[in-house]
Amino acid sequence: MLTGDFNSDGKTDFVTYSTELDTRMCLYIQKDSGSFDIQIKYLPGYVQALKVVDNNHDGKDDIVVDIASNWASNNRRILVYPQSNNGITSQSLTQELTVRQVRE
Ligand SMILES: [Ca+2]
Ligand SMILES: [Ca+2]
Repeated sequence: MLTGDFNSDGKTDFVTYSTELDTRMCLYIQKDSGSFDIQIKYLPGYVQALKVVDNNHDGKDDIVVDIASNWASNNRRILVYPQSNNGITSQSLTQELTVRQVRE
């Protein structure tokens, strides 16, 4: 689980993911009441790693996900989910890079 502020309202939100054959990340957006709205995002591959970072330096937390196209695949992609005025949306994918694992 990682923390961030995914809708820039000053309240801490959470994102959870699993590296066990899972293609989802779950956002827990904190409401005024202290309870959470849960948003499930389906990713085009299996999550290998996930980071919360301000990737585009606009002061808003973004989510960067490293995915594999299939289990144990060397075909990895880095997906960036920047925060828009509507928060982190599945339509906010803007960068997709194909990376190749280098073996020594
Ligand atoms: Ca928030
Ligand atoms: Ca940002």
